Amino acid sequence: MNAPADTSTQTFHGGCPHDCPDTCSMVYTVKDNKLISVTGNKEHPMTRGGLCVKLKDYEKRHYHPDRLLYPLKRTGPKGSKQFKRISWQEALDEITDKWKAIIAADGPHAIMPNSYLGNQGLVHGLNGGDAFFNRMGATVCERTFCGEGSCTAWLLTVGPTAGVDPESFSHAKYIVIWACNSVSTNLHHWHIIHEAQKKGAKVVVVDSYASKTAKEADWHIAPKPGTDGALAMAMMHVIINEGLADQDYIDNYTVGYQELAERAKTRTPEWAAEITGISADDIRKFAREYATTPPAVIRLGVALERSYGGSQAIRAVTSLPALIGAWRHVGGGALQFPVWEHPYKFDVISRPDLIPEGTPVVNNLQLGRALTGELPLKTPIKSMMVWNTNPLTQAPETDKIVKGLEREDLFLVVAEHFMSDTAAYADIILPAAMGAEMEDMVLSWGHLYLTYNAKCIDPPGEAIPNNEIFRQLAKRMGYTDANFQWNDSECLENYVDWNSPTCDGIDLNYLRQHGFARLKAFGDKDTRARHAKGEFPTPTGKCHFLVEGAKNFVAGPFRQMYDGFQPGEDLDSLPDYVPSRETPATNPELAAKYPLNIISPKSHGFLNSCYANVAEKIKGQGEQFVLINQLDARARNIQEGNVVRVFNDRGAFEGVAKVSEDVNAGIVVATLGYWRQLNNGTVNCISSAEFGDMGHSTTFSDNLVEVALG
Ligand SMILES: Nc1nc2c(c(=O)[nH]1)N[C@H]1C(S)=C(S)[C@@H](COP(=O)(O)OP(=O)(O)OC[C@H]3O[C@@H](n4cnc5c(=O)[nH]c(N)nc54)[C@H](O)[C@@H]3O)O[C@H]1N2
Ligand SMILES: Nc1nc2c(c(=O)[nH]1)N[C@H]1C(S)=C(S)[C@@H](COP(=O)(O)OP(=O)(O)OC[C@H]3O[C@@H](n4cnc5c(=O)[nH]c(N)nc54)[C@H](O)[C@@H]3O)O[C@H]1N2
Ligand code: SF4
Ligand SMILES: [Mo]
Repeated sequence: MNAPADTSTQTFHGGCPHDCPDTCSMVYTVKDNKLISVTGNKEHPMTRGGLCVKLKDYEKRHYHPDRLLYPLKRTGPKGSKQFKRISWQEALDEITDKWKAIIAADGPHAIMPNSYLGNQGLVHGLNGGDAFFNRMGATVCERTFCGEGSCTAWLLTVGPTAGVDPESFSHAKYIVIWACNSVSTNLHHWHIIHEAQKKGAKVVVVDSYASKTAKEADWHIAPKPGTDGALAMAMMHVIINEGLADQDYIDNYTVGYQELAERAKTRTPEWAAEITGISADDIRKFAREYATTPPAVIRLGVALERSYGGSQAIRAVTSLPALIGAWRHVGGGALQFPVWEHPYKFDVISRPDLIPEGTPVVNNLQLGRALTGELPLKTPIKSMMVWNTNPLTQAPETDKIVKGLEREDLFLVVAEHFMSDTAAYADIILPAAMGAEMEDMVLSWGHLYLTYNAKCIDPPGEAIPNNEIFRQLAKRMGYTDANFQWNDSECLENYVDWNSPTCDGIDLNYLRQHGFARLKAFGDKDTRARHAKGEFPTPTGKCHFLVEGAKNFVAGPFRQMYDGFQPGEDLDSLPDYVPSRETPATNPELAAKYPLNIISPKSHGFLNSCYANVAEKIKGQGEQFVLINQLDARARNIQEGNVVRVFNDRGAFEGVAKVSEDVNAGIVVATLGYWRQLNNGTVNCISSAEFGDMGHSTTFSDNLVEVALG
């Protein structure tokens, strides 16, 4: 441990457990069993001693007066937030008695878990719950909130590779940040990009509005939402037509060039200009600069997948580096989620082997439909347990979720830190422990380090860690498998493949001492070009422009709690532009009623819905706004500061109009995370639960609305 300045204090290694690619390494300072400060670890090459605005006073979150400290039982109508304190014994007995009765009457399919990455720890985030509910034989909750379409597209094209080391971006000369708002959502990668920019690299941001990152760019390209596939296909057209492709790289390390070139013939810049709203000249310039300024690198944001054709767009974008041989150079290629290189044993963590044949699957985006009977379930859901997620704020078609949660015959258990929108509807609430109160390792989907988190204080009140909750539930349900008995340290010993080459010289004790460790297998950030000679982890070892017999599947590196790799419907063998479902061009009928496309990116000051109930954080972030172009505002008599109502057939929410040229006419922006109980609706009241084209991805950027004075 570091030598404490004050001998009565002690410092411990922490890892930020939030759902964020940065997974910062932190330093907890503790005095008398109290967390007195949390800072970024100066030794960590990406954290570099700084935390984001959300976490910079993380200790305060541990002691927030609204924190849930005791088990609670509902006493008033659902959603009324009337609860009484009960003991853990009562809470656990009531839950398991109820579940046993439901299983006896309706079978285990009537019970469903619902969790996500609200905690990214291996033990308290990914573990426990999945294995527990798989052992029960409960309905499987397929979770495709974030990146699952992107993962399908990435795997089809280049396989499970980290691609470019995020730290190697320092060598790049042309950096394309595609649908990612790094300044807000991936701050500790932005440092590296910004340094490269200062050394002369050109930073191009492709974003449907002028985000904070777009404002820092040398060039902001603003395609209409969901049209990135057309832009990428037209770039291919220019690259091939103008002889800018790297024929040697293509011949040796790719599959399907002839077919791709054939398709790209008609995907001209003029064709794409019509679709994207970007001029043909700019598309040509972008393609030429990208192809002739090595090393060129692309950072793919999760937001790229959030429309019906999003994943096909990702296949197109992921094909670009091989077309120009960008992978040859250190710092050249593309970066998606480096989590593919991490040595976690998801099979041990989630125990998909326990899932009985024929178990039904409900997707978490379609929760509202499942709970209201709109989805044809053979066994209706009678009980749901929610932890590490807040679907009522974050999942689409929220009004249906409310209807579902109001059902008298639904027994809802929620483990939480705060009285979230979802917890407000619970029958039983279980108080969960927070970051510094439990041992864990935190996965990262944004860098190549293992991250350790020490338990350094006791939880306040009667809060207990998630994994302990599931240990207790397993005991009462009579599940005796060894994994339900492991303590947290034993879990860590079992969840990581410590014998993999990537862990050479690293074990749990090393991490306890050092807090983090760079994965060994990935090599040196300053010399390694991972795919200079192909070596893609695909069946052929090559980058696939073309995938023979491609089938849809749900992939995700951190959610393999069931065999999601079952092939689905046929896919196009090549990348292409696939139009959105809801735009004026593709759905004029709907657009006659609801003419504006809305996007709902992340809020700078919140972490999904976390922190959006904390007064200082709301002050920093500001109230829910609706960014609208002058032209659209004028046509509706809307002025800066007016309260406006945003609506469609799915629902409505309110926000304050910000009239701005940061967004083009036809598009409105409202950032995500605001709580329904503190606002008039949320942006997810209007968003659709339809899947995107691959991996059952979200379609949050594929929604039409109208805006009117509130
Ligand atoms: N419109 C729109 N909707 C979106 C998105 C969008 O861009 N637009 N983005 C989507 C994406 S990418 C994602 S990842 C999802 C995220 O959606 P969620 O995963 O639901 O995200 P959070 O709102 O952070 O909810 C996490 C909850 O877990 C709780 N929690 C945190 N740690 C613990 C713990 O240790 N134990 C327990 N029991 N609880 C804990 C937190 O208090 C919080 O209420 O939202 C999706 N929704
Ligand atoms: N501050 C903060 N940081 C976060 C989070 C948070 O809630 N707050 N959430 C974390 C999570 S779970 C995730 S998944 C990541 C997500 O990180 P990002 O991928 O950066 O997610 P967003 O901010 O939703 O979207 C990025 C940008 O894409 C743009 N965009 C939306 N649709 C389109 C489109 O169709 N085409 C193009 N070209 N651009 C589009 C948006 O305008 C936005 O500026 O952030 C993580 N980090
Ligand atoms: S939320 Fe992200 S940027 Fe902020 S401290 Fe956690 S890992 Fe770092
Ligand atoms: Mo996410």
